[in-house]
Amino acid sequence: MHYGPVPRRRPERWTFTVGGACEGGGEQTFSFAQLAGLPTHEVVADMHCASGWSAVDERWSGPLARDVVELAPPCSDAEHVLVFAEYGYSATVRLEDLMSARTLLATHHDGAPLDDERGGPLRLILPHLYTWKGPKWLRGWNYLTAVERGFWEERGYHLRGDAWREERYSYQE
Ligand SMILES: Nc1nc2c(c(=O)[nH]1)N[C@H]1C(S)=C(S)[C@@H](COP(=O)(O)O)O[C@H]1N2
Ligand SMILES: [Mo]
Repeated sequence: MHYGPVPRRRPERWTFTVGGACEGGGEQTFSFAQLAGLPTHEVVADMHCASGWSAVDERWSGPLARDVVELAPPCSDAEHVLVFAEYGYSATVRLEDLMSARTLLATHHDGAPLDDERGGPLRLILPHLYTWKGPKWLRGWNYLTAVERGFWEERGYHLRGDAWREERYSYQE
């Protein structure tokens, strides 16, 4: 379930860019092969859509987002990131949540490469946040020193979006 069309999967032309308030000032771009070559982790997680449905025990694998943060670190005063995907989809995520030991840049679902519908070649998985924070067809993130609202955060949804605290709407912030 997503907004807009499904992009065609082309991992060989995929780029992933970390920009915004980077330490040292410069943005860094990675190829899909570079990211897929990082150590892989597996996470079994439930998905919680803010509209009410959940899916249990989804099995994802790929590199940890925190390993990419280490390769392309933020300035010390960055507290959020704006993660972005194809077709202008984006989400605001706290840097602390991106650094969680369970936050993945998923390349695989149930042992098979992510298909187009599920967000291939790369999707962000943040198990403790609502699923709108996990863009499919992920293309990168920008470190933020002042909060910027993403696609749903701009439309009345919560900045943090912790599913266990039911942080759905911006009036709860
Ligand atoms: N790029 C992109 N990613 C997205 C969305 C979207 O509209 N565009 N929707 C989000 C929302 S609201 C949900 S609930 C999940 C749905 O994931 P699924 O299609 O794997 O069930 O994708 C999330 N990732
Ligand atoms: Mo959703």
